Amino acid sequence: MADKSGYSTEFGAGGERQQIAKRGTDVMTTNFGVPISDNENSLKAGKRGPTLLEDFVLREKIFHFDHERIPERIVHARGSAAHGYFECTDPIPELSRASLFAKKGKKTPVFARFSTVAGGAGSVDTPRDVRGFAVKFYTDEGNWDLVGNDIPVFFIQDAIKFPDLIHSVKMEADRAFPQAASAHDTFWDFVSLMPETLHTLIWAMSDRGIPRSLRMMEGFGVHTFKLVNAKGGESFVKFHWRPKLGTQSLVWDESAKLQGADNDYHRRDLWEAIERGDHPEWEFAVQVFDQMLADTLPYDILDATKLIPEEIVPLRVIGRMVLDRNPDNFFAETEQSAFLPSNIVPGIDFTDDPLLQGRLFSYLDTQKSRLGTTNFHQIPVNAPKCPFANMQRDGMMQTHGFKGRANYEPNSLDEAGENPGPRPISTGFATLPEEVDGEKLRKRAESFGDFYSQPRLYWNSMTASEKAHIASAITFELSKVSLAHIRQRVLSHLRVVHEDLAKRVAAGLGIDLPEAVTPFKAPVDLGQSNALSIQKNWHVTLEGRHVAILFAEGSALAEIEHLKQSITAAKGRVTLLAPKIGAIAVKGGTLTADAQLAGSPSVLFDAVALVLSEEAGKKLAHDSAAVGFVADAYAHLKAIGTSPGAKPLLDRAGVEKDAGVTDLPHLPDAAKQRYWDREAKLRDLA
Ligand code: HDD
Repeated sequence: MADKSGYSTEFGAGGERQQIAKRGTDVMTTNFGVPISDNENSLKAGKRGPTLLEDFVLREKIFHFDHERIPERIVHARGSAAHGYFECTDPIPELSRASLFAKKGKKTPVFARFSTVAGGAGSVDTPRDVRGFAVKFYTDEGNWDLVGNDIPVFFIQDAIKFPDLIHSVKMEADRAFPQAASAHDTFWDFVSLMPETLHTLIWAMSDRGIPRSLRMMEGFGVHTFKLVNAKGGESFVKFHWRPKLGTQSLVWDESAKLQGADNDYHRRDLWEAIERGDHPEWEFAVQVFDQMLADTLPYDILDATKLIPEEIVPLRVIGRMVLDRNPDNFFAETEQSAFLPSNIVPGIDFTDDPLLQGRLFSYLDTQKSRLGTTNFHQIPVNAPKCPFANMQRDGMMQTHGFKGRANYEPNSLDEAGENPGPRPISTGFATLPEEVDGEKLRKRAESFGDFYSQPRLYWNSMTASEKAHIASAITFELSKVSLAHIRQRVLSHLRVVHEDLAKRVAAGLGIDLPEAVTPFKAPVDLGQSNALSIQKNWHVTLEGRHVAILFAEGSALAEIEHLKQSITAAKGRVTLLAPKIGAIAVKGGTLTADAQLAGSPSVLFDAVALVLSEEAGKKLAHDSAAVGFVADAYAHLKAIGTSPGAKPLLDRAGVEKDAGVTDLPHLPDAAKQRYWDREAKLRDLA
């Protein structure tokens, strides 16, 4: 028997037993329960003498420490996660018999993990990358893991290319750099030889690749799955998560500077939001369609490099996810969580998407090497919250003590009065019967052969500013590619995606445009889909946005307080910054800053306010931290609210008046936006 602290109480008798039971977690012991008297000194022969091998306390401590690490995930190594719930808001029993979609208001516990793909576990949060969006639903008919990304399509069509894709994007094999970056030879070499990557590539090169916050990302199941109702009726489905705060992104220079200012920018943001009670929330929506609709599309619904525009199949919101609890222990929960696309429940089923099919093997397989045992499902974060039972037995780290002899099925032990153990049930998960006929071959369907129409659709759906960001990002990445023939090959593909994009990248690099490739399948015009643009769908709100108020000696306390109050009333967040962290004499009293200016560059905030006396404005105009603070806020297209005293600082930082540079009373409104139009004044847009 174990008490609450996990300490065994099951030995000894009488007083001895009671004494042990009283011992809580405040007494330090060895792993086998022996109380430790000294945690400072190892056992030695004489005070200055050699350490003795006999010291079991030292040996156990060092032994355990030496083995604390487990292999990080081969991809998506850096991630952050939280607990919460899924709530069904619009039941769909006519489409799916999955229990979590059965009743309005039904809540299902979830664990969600967000990640970058390429970087190691200790890398940074804001590189340009795809983000993982993995959700484990602990349903009452077993765990369903929807292991998706923040981008609705994937780089490759067939799982057999996954190791090549990942080898190419991770740090290069001989030199072990660059870390967490796709801007290098091997990645662009691979993608330029595999034009099926172009669609996901253009998404990753767009503002989607540098999200503002994990709470401000969309999520996608990517593949086409099936929904199956109680009568066996099936439909195709694509799963979507839509953030309540709207989708928001950083600008590139800001994301690069954030890597220095706060490596943990996204992790901290998620953690602190949950601790504050600002529980991150997403709508859960389905795009449901049938074979007839699939047949009308000029691409294959089994091809994970394609999306179905919302304008063709609208989204139906059927639930919401709220994350309301941080993990107690990062290793136990976030690191040991194992997401498996093969974790599926009755009412949902796979399709023949060849990328999905390969994933069904890979994720189960990888957990054995990461977590070391086939019993990883017994780790609390991975275990279902409903009962589970079968005839699988033993193995490393087995924690269940199975009773009785029934470890095989069928058995007739019940006839002898013994427990026969679990048996299959007819209403359990059943794969829908499907006729399959075909030659055994290694081939790809021709319907997978158009690599250019959807990247073109994406390009055509962007605003002018979003297009400039894509062209600049590709220019930047290719400028880091040292092999000229790779740059040329990328451009020859971009010409087929869109001539304008190719021209802008070539001009940005200062090289001539090569011949366009001849595509395997000529692209078709898919028009545009406004739903794909972040800027066209911007949520004009202060909710989730963070404003810095910079003050100094002589600032007006009343102005600061009023501003703070109006921002927080609109659900924004405020941090007070000053050149010094100690109490500062301001007009109307004294005020203590939350953080020091030099340690809090403006990249950490969505908007800034400068509440400065004339004297402080003049003084700060000669302070590089203050000038950089304002210049960056301006260059990163943020709202800047100013008191008249801030003028010398604004002038020194090169700030020109525009819609985003306002007086203090207008800042709470101005801070709801970024000022994309300003960008053309600041740099030569690609
Ligand atoms: Fe994967 C992890 C998402 C294709 C093999 N993948 C992993 C995670 C996410 C995704 C979010 C992190 C899960 C977590 O937080 O623990 N992967 C995707 C998506 C894909 C995709 C959306 C395409 C639609 N992945 C993919 C393929 C393969 C893998 C084609 C292999 C054939 N992925 C893995 C893996 C990982 C993984 C090696 C590493 C750690 C893990 O599985 O548990 O098995």
